[in-house]
Amino acid sequence: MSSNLTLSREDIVRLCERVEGAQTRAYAIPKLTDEYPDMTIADGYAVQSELRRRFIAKGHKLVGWKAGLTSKAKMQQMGVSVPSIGFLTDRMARPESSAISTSDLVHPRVECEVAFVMKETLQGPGCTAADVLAATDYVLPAVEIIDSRFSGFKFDLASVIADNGSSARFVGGGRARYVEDLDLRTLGVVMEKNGEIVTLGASAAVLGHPAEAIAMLVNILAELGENLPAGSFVMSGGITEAIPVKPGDSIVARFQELGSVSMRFV
Ligand code: 0L1
Ligand code: MG
Repeated sequence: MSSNLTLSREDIVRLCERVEGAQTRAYAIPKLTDEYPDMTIADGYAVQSELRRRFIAKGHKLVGWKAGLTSKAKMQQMGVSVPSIGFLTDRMARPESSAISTSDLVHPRVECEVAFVMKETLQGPGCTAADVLAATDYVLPAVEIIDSRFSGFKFDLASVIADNGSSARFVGGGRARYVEDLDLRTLGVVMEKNGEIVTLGASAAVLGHPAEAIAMLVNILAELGENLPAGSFVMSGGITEAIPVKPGDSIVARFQELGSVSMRFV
């Protein structure tokens, strides 16, 4: 991936500081390609890796990764054609049933995802869905709160990757289950906002099977010179489109076989 870098080290640091400022102080910025129209996906990951390095240097703990833009619904919603990955830290985790502040977010949206917890380290390239299932300890239902830092949620793939795939918060909950006890392809999910059903779908929307998204993530990690360590919490991507939330909203995501995950926004 490094062979497609167009940004200098100086540019990478500059763009990382821009994204970090927008993330930590919750303000919208123009997409990065407005200033750097030739930015590549490799450039986006270089900015994201610098962001991860800085957060870890400040004491944030890397707890896992997320696959993003893994469904046709999401790709169409956001106008991109390839999935992406982003990192997750302990500072992004919120407990089930908690009140989640929106004052430190720009324009949050929620999506239902199947999360995997790994019992073995996975290393790409060549990682397959079967490898992922064999290395999985258990799965659980999760809600990701994404928050693109780009004005109007308008971006391209290079910009969104630099913004860590819009990662902001995540909530795991429900019931942990072993993968061999489930058909992970056909899990139904319904999302309710303030008691009304706002979206629904089935897990096959995620690249045909959520384990395919984790395999893709492991293979992208290999291109970044990383593996997926045992113990990682990994979100496989939104099953439906993302739903905007504001203070006062309550969300319940009901997953077939996996129970529900709820939260409210303040
Ligand atoms: O988790 C996701 O699928 C989000 C990826 C980034 C695109 C967005 O902000 O909607
Ligand atoms: Mg997501």
